[in-house]
Amino acid sequence: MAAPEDPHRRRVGLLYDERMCRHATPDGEIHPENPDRIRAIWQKLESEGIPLRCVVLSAKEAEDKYIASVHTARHIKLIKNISSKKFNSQRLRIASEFNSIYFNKGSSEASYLAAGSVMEVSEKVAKGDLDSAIAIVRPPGHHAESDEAMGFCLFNNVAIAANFLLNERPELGIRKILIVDWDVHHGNGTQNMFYNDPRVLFFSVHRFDFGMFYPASGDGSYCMIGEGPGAGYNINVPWEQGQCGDADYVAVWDHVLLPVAESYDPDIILISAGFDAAVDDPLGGCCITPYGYSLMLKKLMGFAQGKIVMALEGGYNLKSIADSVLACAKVLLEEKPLVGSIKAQPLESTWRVIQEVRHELKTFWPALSVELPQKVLVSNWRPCSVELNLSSSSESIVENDGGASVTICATNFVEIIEPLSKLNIDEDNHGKAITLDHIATDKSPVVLSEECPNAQALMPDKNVDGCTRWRSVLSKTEVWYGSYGSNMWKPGFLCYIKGGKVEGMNEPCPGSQDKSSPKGVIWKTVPHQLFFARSLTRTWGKGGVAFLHPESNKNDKAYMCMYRITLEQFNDVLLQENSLHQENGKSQGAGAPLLDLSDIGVVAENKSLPLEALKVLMLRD
Ligand code: X5A
Ligand code: ZN
Repeated sequence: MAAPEDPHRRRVGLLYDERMCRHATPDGEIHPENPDRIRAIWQKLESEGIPLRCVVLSAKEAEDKYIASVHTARHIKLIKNISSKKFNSQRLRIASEFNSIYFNKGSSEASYLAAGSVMEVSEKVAKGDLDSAIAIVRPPGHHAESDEAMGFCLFNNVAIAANFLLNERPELGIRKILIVDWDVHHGNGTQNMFYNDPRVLFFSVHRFDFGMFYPASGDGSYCMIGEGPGAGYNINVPWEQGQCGDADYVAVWDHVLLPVAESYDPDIILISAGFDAAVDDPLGGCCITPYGYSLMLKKLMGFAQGKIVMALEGGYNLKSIADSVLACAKVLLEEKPLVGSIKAQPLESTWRVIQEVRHELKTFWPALSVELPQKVLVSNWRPCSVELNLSSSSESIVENDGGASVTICATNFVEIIEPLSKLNIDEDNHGKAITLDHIATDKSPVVLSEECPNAQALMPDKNVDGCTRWRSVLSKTEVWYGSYGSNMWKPGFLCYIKGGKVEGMNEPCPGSQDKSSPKGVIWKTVPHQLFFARSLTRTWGKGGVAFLHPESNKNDKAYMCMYRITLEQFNDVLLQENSLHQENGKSQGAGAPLLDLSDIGVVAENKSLPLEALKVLMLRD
């Protein structure tokens, strides 16, 4: 049945091709990136009659010469041949040499189709044959590097299409392309391909978790702004944690993406449309609703004369991705005003991230240089919720079950913006304050700043049986605990103080014996890089310690979240981070502290361990 011709109707391309389902795990192993993803999306759209209202297209294979604009000849050769018979015996091994990749007999064809499909619809939208389009493709593309398959991605579909428009179809007048990557993961491949190219403005919003979230490199940091002529044309919005949803994304749209898009004035927008930040996605841990996606898309339709191409990337909950794509299709078809509402405020960390990104890019995009109204910053955020297991036990071991479950709130924003001048932290590492950094198995180190002038006099006896004495002594000394990685996420860190667990922890933490809240929280950029000794050090024993890197450039900076806690609490944190509290069924915390005042004294005197010692530790790892 042909749709009735209506000159006001928007022409929306919809591309789906069953052949892209032939890429699957070689022996039918369960995998999140599986053929049912695109089938589920297509079925949903069909059940809602969407294809009838769209221009339905089938896939076309990309030609090697176009793929070659972003991938090396070697990589193209690999993907071209990987599904042929002569690779049958090597396919598994070759896949295992890549990060998160599988291959089967259908992989090669599906990869060429996915890339070719995004090219095809992009060309049609650029030409004006279509107003916009959705390419329901797989394998996804945004992690694929020029010479490397990665993260379920074989060819970088969106990058190939962007280069095709810019280099091969100049007559279509596409000079500036905005790529919006809203997949929950950072689009490392796309970023690298256009890093010094101002013709492509790459914008990615993704979970970063301080470098702990896949692909777990520094590439997704907001510091990565592009290079050379591309400086200012790469924008990363790195979430500090999961739980981000509609309100967080809309805040980023309103305060980062849209002002920039307005002044960049793209000729077309390509969306790396992963739906793994959707609510209930098994990998993403975020919670965008279909309504949220429809808003994000709607807000982009005001640019580039509405020329928008959506290319599927990730998204692993079949129902969530189908519902989300449906909502987007309806927006492109402009069927009716959006209905829905945003159910929450942005997270506190969202405002921090937005301000960091704006600060980093304001010299390139003047619209970002105006201060955000204080009203927004101070009142417009929601706290994180954390499960706590409260127990009356005074032991540092607490039963894992049976504790009451309550919700606590992150401390208020004013605490975080407390003036630095009040703090006793010495930027240049001279004078009294010392900085030492501890790292646990989860790469979350520590900064201490010594506060006790009488360390020797108060030194506790490590060998005293029982814990009362060292606890009471160390409870009188406060330190700044400088966290990295997952401990920068306050709700997670608070579990080590209050007990309980957050997403990502295998079991609840007992908490510190002294459960009083940190007396301060501050975010601070400190000079120098940190050196991480991973498991064990001579001075501090198990748990490991990281120090300011003795070879680091003075201009290097490390950004961290510091908590003011007592040295007693600090020791309890150390024990929990390193899972020592469970060994022998008895808390080791009852014995001796891992780090006491004499240890701090050593660091205070030496500023850090001698370089030789650090090198030995590095080798040992
Ligand atoms: C396209 C995409 C995710 C890879 C995760 C690997 N890739 N652990 O979402
Ligand atoms: Zn993803």
